[in-house]
Amino acid sequence: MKLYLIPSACSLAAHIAVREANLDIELVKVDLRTRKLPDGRDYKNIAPKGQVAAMALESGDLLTENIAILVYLSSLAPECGLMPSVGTPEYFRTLEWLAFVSTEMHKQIFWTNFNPAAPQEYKKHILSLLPKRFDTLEERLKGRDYISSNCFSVADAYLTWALHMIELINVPINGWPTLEAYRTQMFRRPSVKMAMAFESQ
Ligand SMILES: N[C@@H](CCC(=O)N[C@@H](CS)C(=O)NCC(=O)O)C(=O)O
Repeated sequence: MKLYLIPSACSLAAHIAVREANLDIELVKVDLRTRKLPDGRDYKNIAPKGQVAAMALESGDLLTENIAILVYLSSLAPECGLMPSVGTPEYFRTLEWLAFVSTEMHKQIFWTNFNPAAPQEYKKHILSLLPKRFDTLEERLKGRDYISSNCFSVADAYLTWALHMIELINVPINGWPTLEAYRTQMFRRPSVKMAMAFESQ
């Protein structure tokens, strides 16, 4: 199996999950500028959507969309608790936070911020939504180590990537001390450190 990633892109969430569960999956870097693979092939020929993350499965099928990939990866290592058991309250809570990161942060805020076609005024508006997102996260994380259950889940992996983006775009979060402490804790995890180190090479 292969996981296609672009360094520091949202595929980092799946990469963290791979390392967290110690899965035997080949990591393939896609060049952000040329959209080529290390062997010179065009990524579009492998993933017609042209986006990461994408996974080449044993069956030969390609799986795309972060949430689907994260849930798939968790199914390969059920003992890890990356996704709580189906039907439990923690399972639905994990889906809830995956959706929050995906729709309220990733696609709404980061995607717009990095989209050269988005007007500056609109980008300003989009970034002004961040404090509200931080308030929501701060409130949820009070008294908790993880965002959705009592152990590290794929929602933490996705949120850790989002907090990495926040750092990259230089938005301070020191006004949200619980969120900042959570980010520090997540960045200290061996899986996160290894994934970030690999992607920055
Ligand atoms: N709907 C997809 C979106 C994935 C996505 O936005 N990927 C970005 C990186 S964070 C990407 O590949 N951007 C390159 C492009 O759109 O050309 C998902 O949720 O997985």
